Amino acid sequence: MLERPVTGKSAVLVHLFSQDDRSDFSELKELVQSAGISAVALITGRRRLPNARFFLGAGKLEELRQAVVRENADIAIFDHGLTPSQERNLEHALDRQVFDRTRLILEIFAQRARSYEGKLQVELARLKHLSTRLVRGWTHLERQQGGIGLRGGPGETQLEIDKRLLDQKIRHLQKSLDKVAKQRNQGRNARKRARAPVVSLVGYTNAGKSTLFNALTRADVYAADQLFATLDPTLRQCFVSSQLSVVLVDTVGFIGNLPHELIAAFRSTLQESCEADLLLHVIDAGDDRHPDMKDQVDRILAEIGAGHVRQIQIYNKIDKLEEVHSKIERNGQGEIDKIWLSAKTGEGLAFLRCALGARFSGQTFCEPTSDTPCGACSPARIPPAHDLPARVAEDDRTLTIETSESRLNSLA
Ligand SMILES: Nc1nc2c(ncn2[C@@H]2O[C@H](COP(=O)(O)OP(=O)(O)OP(=O)(O)O)[C@@H](O)[C@H]2O)c(=O)[nH]1
Ligand SMILES: [Mg+2]
Repeated sequence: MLERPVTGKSAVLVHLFSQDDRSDFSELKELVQSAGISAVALITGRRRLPNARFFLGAGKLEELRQAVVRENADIAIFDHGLTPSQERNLEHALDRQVFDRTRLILEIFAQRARSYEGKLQVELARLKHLSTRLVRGWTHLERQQGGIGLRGGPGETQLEIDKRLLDQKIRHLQKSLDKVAKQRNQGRNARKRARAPVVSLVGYTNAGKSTLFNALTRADVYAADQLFATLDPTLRQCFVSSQLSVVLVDTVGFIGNLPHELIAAFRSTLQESCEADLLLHVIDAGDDRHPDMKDQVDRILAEIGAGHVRQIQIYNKIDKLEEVHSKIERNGQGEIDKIWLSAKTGEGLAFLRCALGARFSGQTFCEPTSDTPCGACSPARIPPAHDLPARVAEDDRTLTIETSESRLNSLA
């Protein structure tokens, strides 16, 4: 990584809102916390149009400058996109590092990336973001012990060297990623041949996708009350009923104004959602912001080419709501399109199992009135854990399927 980690640093946060803007800065605070940065002050205000040079007007800029000095903060973090020149002007005026929203999200992604592919994707996004910010007299690289390092030929300025090396690195990363994407494609094709329906969990970050994944697969995927807990996709075989198993995919969560660099870099991972047979769009029903979050997710799905994939909306966390019990809702054609449940307590999971059964194995939906599923979907009829293919995991090169000997023989 080119930059030093920001964990442990302190920041003054800036959130300005215009009339039609989200007037809520709680998400910014969650993002900052997820990056391991401590927020020491918050500057808010209303502004119709951003100032071209500093984003802020003169009065707000002075307020920010004073807060940064008073709190001895390391960074100023804006909950907005900043142009490279605004970022540069602000860094000069404040004599501190300045992050915009994209940069902050990139930072969190960099901290979470575990797999080879995830690390490549984040690094590519970071370098692309950085390359738009390489200008004469001010570069991120310059502030790091004289840039990327190597000396250029005669007459080549440090800026030209940085640009050239950055371009080289971007091309190299892109090549490595293309290779990994090919392997991921092969994995998908193998699954297609195996004819297991693929069900992908999508949704806003922190909606409860990994918790639902664990509840359905009895897996132990990292779920936590922080944004972007999951970055790398995990695939597991999941027995929905005694007759049906699907491949369930847990993947990265979305967020409003997801940086373009990230969507582009994560295209191959996100492809898992585009090629699913069904999306379970997990929504945090306990969060007042959920209608807006749902729209943001739908927008990103359309952008990555997954707008056409059938969806069931999962209104999760009903245990946080008073007087709301698990239920299903149908659309005008009589198809199940919403399920209210709690991944944490398990209430309503039976509805989901039955709905998947109805969707993929043609069994009639049994309309469980309580939390008792129909006979076919009853957990008692689902093969016990030791008889399940315990894991369908995929790393950079291999698709690993663990299964029992008897099941293997039955496939042969
Ligand atoms: N009360 C309640 N909390 C839940 C429920 N489902 C998930 N949570 C909590 O919500 C938080 C986020 O859960 P995750 O499963 O990590 O969410 P995610 O959608 O995978 O999040 P990212 O990986 O960050 O995109 C955790 O603290 C969970 O314990 C639920 O049904 N009820
Ligand atoms: Mg997760």
